[in-house]
Amino acid sequence: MAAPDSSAALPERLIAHLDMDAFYASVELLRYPELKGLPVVIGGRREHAPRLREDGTREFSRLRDYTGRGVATTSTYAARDLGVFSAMGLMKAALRAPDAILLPTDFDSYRHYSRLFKAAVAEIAPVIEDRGIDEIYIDLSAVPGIREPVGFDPLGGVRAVAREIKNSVLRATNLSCSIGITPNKLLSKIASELDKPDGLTILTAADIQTRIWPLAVRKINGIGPKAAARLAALGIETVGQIAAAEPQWLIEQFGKSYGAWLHEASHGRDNRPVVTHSEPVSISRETTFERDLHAVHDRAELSRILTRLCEQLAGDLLRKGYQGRTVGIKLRFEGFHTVTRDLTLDTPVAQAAELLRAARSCLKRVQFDKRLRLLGVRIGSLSHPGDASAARPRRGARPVAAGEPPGPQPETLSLF
Ligand code: DCP
Ligand code: MG
Repeated sequence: MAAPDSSAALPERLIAHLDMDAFYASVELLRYPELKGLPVVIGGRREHAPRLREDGTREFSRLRDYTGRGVATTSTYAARDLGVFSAMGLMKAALRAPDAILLPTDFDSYRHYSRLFKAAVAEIAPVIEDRGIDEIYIDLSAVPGIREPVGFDPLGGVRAVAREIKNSVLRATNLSCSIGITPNKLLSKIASELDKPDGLTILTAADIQTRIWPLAVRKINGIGPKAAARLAALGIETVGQIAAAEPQWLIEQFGKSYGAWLHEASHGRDNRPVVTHSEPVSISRETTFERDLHAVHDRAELSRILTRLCEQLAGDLLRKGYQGRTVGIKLRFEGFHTVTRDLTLDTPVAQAAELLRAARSCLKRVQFDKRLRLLGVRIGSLSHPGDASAARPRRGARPVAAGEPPGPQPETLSLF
C-alpha cells in the first residue's frame, strides 16, 4: 500500500530568509574573543583599534572617550540591552553605555565573511538571492529531501535542511545566523527576525493569524516610518488591523497600488520570485600600491598602472559583454582620504583607450597634494552592446561631471 502523501500539506514554494546575527560585531568577536558577552559597538575610526599591552593583553577604546559625529553600524546584543542600536550617534550611545567597547569598522573582513557564508549555503541550496552583506533569500522548494516528513512531523525535512544550512554557515565562519522559512519572501523576512539570535522559524499559512497579525506594522518590509505614521493616525498599529480593514478603504487612503499591496501583505501573500541573477551596477578595477606614490615624481609608474587598470577593465567588459557610459576614478591618498571623480559620456565605451581617455580627463579634476596609495577605475551606466537604449545623445550637452567640489576648479597639473 502506498504511503499517504504527506508532502501535499506543504506549500508549493519554500522560501528561506537568512540573516547573520549582529554581523559586524560577531566578526569582530572572532578576532577578540575576550569581548564575548560584553557590550561592543562597531563604528569607530582606525584610531579606536585596540592596543596591545606589554603583557600581551589588549587595551580597548571605550565609548565614553569618543568624540565625533560617527554612528554605530551595529552593536552586540549586550549593548542592545543597554539601548545602543544601529545608526545611533556614538556620542548619544556613550550616554547610554559609557563602558561599552568601541571598535573601528573593517569592511574588508565583513565582505570576506559575507562571501564565506554565502558559499557555504550555496553548497546545500544554490538558488540564492543576494540581499546585501549579511542577508540572502534561498529558494528551498526543490532541495532534495525537503518534502520528506520525519516521523509525524510534515515539516521534518524542512527543519533538517534548515539545520544543515545553519551548521554549514557555522562551520565555514564560526558565526551564527537566523533563518525564517515560509511560502514567500515577505513572510520569511519577518520570520527570520522572530527568534534572533541563532533562530529557526518555520511558518505556514496557518500561522499567519497567530504569529504575524499581532506584529507591529513596521515589521513588514515595505512599511516604512511614513506609512506607519499614516496608519497609526488611522488607528492601525498591527498587521492584523490592516488585514481587518476593507481593501477598498486602504486603496482610498493609500492609493491603488500601495493600498492593494497593504491588503495582500497583511494576509501574507507575496508572489515575488527569488532572483538569482542581478545585473551589475558597475564594474571596477583598483590597486593598492606597494609604496605610496608621488603624482609628479612617480608619474611614469602611475601612468603604467592606470593604463593597465584600463586594459584589465576593458577585458572584464569584453568577457562579461558590457559597455558603459560613466567612467570614474578612485584615488586614495596617504592618510586614507579617498576621492572619486566621474564623467558620463554620450555614447557607451568599452575599449581600453577610451577608458583611459575618460579616466585621464577625470584625473584633471583632482588636486594632488599628498602621496597616493590606491588607484581605481570604474565603469557604470552599463548596457549590452547592441541595446537600443544604450546611447542617450543630448543635443549640445557637455559631459556631466559628478563628484566635483562646488565653485571654481582648482588648477591642477595634467597628470598621468
Ligand atoms: N549596518 C550598518 N548600518 C545600519 C544597519 C546595519 O552599517 N544602519 C550593518 C552592520 C550590521 C549589518 O549591516 O552588522 C547587518 O545589518 P542587520 O540589520 O542584519 O544587523 P545585525 O546583523 O548587526 O544584527 P541582527 O542580529 O539584528 O541581524
Ligand atoms: Mg543581521
